Formats: sequence, structure tokens, C-alpha cells
Amino acid sequence: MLKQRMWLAVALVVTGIGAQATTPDTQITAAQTHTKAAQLASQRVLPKWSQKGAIAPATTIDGTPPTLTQFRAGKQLTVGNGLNQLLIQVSATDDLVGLNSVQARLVGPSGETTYLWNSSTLPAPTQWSGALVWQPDVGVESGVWRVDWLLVVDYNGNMTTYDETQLAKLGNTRITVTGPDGDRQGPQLLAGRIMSPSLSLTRTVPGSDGDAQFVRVDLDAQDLGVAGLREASVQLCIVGDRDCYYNMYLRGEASGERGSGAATLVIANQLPWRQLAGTYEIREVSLLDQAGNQTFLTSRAYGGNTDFTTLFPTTTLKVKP
Ligand SMILES: [Ca+2]
Ligand SMILES: [Ca+2]
Repeated sequence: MLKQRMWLAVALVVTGIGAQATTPDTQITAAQTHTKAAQLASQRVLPKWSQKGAIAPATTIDGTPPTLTQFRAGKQLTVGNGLNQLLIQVSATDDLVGLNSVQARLVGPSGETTYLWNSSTLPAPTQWSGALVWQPDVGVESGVWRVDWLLVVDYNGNMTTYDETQLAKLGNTRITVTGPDGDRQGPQLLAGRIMSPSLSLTRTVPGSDGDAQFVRVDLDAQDLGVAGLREASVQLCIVGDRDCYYNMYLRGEASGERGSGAATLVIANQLPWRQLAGTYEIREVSLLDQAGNQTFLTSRAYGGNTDFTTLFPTTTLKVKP
């Protein structure tokens, strides 16, 4: 019974195809396709290089790898001041099909490796000059990095590799990186502003589902050295509480500020509902850079030597019940 059904199904399919093939539309389409194929065969499109000057017959397949003709890496890279970028200038030639890509490997002082590459599109150049661009992030290791391997590849996949000794015959392979781990200086506070001079424990953020108000302090700061700002904190104490038993601690991170340029850090923390009501004054500001250097500024009223009134328009904030 099952076998009979299967045969029936096969028969229907065959009939279906047969019926389509006999319609005039299908026949015309088939004829046109054939003609188009014949046209394409007669108008054979030759590769660009062949149209230009018939350098080689179409049957020649390039089996020869490219050659590196020039190589030179930049010698110095100081990391942290804005964009960190070093260029490695490369030129290469290929006999026929053209250059596809150039790749290089960099090895750091402790053996860490990173790869750079550049590529061309078709029609590929037989004479190629360009740069491999190294843009390490701020955490890159300081010391001497070496280009210890380079690869040139043509569009047929033929390739030549070069080691450091071979590269050094053409140009510099050693890059001295001065990174943020060479930075021994903490950031500097330029100015600050208490943006929430008066807060209430019973008031909430307008429109929120009962969210407590925010304590906000803005700090204008800049890092000394090359690492860049990372985070800051502010501690406030109830006025007159020299032991700072009832304090308020705020902490915030720099949002992508890098380098030694000045930036404003916005430190906004929600007021804890258990915070004691009263008038608070700044006891300490601390600033941290990306290399881990920290600067502590402590108010004279708490045994330090910073007069915050010279840096802040007002140095107190009120928390009401
Ligand atoms: Ca080639
Ligand atoms: Ca620093």
C-alpha cells in the first residue's frame, strides 16, 4: 500500500515537470538563456591587465610570491597623550597578480605579541607602498618592542616571510615604548563644585518611583605624567565632627578621559536613606590615575594641608530630614 502511494507521488512529479516543459513561456526562456550563454562565450571578458597591454596570455597563472622592497618601523612611541599610534612603512612588489596583504608581528619586552595587517583590493597593485598602523591601548607594556616577523601575500596566495634579521637589513625593527607604567605622578585637582548644596532625606527624584536625591560633586582635574585620570572620591564629614564618625563618601570614575589633559569628573551618588541629617564639609578628595598613582588632599581642619575654600566656591552641603 505504501509502495503504491510512493509510485503515485513520483508519477505526479514527473507529470508536473512534463507539463511545464511544454508551455511556450518555458521554451522561450530556455532559448534566451542559451543565446545569452553563447553571447557571453563569444564576448569573453579578459582581465584588466590583459586588456591594457596583453602582458601575458590568459592561461598564465602567477605562482611567484611577492618581494618586500622597503621596511622601516618608527622608533619611539609615548603612550597616553591622546591617540597612541606608530607607523611601520612597507613597500612590496609582485610580478603579476598583485599584492593582497602585508602582515607583521610585534613582540613586547615580556613576549606578548600583537599582529598588524594591511590589504589591497582588486585589481591589486604590483607596486605597493603603505603603512601598518599600531594603535596600542593605554595599558601597553613599556620597553622595547620588536617587529620579528613579516609576511607579504599576493592574490594567488603566494607568500614570502621575513624574520627580524632580514627586516633589520632594510630598516629599523625596534620600537621603544614609554607607557603609563613609567608614570609616577598622581593627578592634580584644579577646581571643584558641590552641585547639590541642599538635599532632603524625604524628597525624591521628580518622576521617579521614590528614588532618593543625588549628591553631586564635579571635579576639574588633570593627570600629571602620561597615564590619564581613572577615578576620584570625595569624603565629607558633619561640621565639627573631627573624628569624622558621621561621614559621606562619594566615588566616581572618569568616563574615558585619557592623557594629561584636564577633564571634569562628575561624581554623583544617591543619598543613603540612613544618612544623618546635618551640614557636611569636605574632609578629603582623592584622585587616581590609570597607572595607580593616587593624590590625597586633606582639609586643614582634619590635619591636612589643603584649604578647599581656594578650590571650591562652597565647601559644605546640607542634608535636611
Ligand atoms: Ca605573484
Ligand atoms: Ca599620572
